[in-house]
Amino acid sequence: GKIYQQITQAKQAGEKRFALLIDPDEVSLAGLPALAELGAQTGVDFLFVGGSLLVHNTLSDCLSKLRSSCSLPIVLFPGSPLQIDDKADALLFLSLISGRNPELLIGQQVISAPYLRHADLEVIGTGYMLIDGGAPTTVSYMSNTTPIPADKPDVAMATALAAEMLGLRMLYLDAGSGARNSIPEAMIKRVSGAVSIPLIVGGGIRTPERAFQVASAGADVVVVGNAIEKDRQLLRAMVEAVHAGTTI
Ligand code: 1GP
Repeated sequence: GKIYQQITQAKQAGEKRFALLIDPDEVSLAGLPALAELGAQTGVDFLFVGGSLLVHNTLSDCLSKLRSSCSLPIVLFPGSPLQIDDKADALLFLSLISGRNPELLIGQQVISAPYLRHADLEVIGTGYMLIDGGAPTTVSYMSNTTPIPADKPDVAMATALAAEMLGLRMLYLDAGSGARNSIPEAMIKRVSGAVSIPLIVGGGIRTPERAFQVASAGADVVVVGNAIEKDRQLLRAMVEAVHAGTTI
């Protein structure tokens, strides 16, 4: 339980953590060592690796490259059971609790569980909540679910409460990769104020200012992917902004 422990200890100390999301489809394998080194230099806390649809089958190579280029913890953020690989350290065992698609609430987990039992991975049961980011994303299409409307913080709060009561250990509020709008602060505040399990927030965060606001609204781990794919120079400022965040 090393990674979960790191996250909960940081939360208890009121510290924020930054996760860099690496979508194996969107990065060149040759460029990964430099990205991993940059991540380590700039104070990235976790590498999240995965995607809701991987079309290039490079996950395994991607993990090997990252593993050999840095010692940052690698957490799988899998879009499907095909993305289980014990070259990573941990896996977010996601249940898509904002949706009503039984396959993603429990079906895929039943398929994965026997594999995970024998994998050398820390498995972290996580309630995954898709929030409307203003335009359809790959994840909303692939999951065949309706995201929670961004202006319904009470729906998100009640969903998060249910997840905590069901015994899930973390929550992930996601507007989807490349979302037009990131999650509104009002929703992050409502959710983080209602539960005591760690809260991960991502999707459409493009500026350090926004990353700071998301952290300060109550996210314990802030995830950024696209913005860094477009401009690696942003990484240091993003990480610093998240680390400077304090829940108000
Ligand atoms: C997507 O939360 C992540 O699942 C990160 O989104 O790529 O938009 O930063 P971005």
